Amino acid sequence: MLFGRSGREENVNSDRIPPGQRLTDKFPVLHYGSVPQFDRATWDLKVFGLVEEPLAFSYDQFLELPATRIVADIHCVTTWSKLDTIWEGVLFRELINSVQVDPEARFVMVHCEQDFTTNVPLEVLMDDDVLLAHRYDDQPLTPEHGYPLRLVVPKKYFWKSAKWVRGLELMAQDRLGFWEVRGYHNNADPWKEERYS
Ligand SMILES: Nc1nc2c(c(=O)[nH]1)N[C@H]1C(S)=C(S)[C@@H](COP(=O)(O)O)O[C@H]1N2
Ligand SMILES: [Mo]
Repeated sequence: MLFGRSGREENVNSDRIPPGQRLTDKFPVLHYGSVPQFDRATWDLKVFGLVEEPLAFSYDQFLELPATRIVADIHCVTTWSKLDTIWEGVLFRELINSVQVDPEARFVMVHCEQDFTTNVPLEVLMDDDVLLAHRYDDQPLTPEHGYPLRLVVPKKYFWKSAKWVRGLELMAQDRLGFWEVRGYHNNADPWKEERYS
């Protein structure tokens, strides 16, 4: 069932549902390709590009960074929205504060397992609700939802919330990611219905 359990529930939350979206209580799984294996011994998160010195966090090092818990509404371009999703992880801006970013860096290419990418302006990622999440609903992320690490950018359509993140590339110029190259809108604001370009 895609809609909320009652019409009333939907009315109550209507100001939280962007145009063309419908509520779901489920958590659909959507991605290109297969679910990658996680090997804690070899996994790393690389920060590279326009930085003073490229960095690589092991999973243990990543988990030592201060954790934050957020509650956010998420909106998928395929028209489902889900309210009050609970994520825990490291704020993007917390992670990037441990890196010397060159002043000309304005965009980030998020690199994932199996060559999935998505591009996001650095300013968007510095928001106080943008998380590199390793927990969902007070449990470890499940493999199909991005374990061990996914990006969560609640203010954009959910394809920008890349699963299985392995790299953050700081860039001066924007470059299009996997779905953005294939016709998805570069800005992806659900409130403006920026679905396809
Ligand atoms: N690595 C990777 N991340 C990805 C995708 C993908 O294909 N590969 N698909 C995106 C899309 S299109 C959506 S809608 C969301 C779905 O997240 P979910 O499966 O946790 O609901 O993941 C996004 N992150
Ligand atoms: Mo999607």
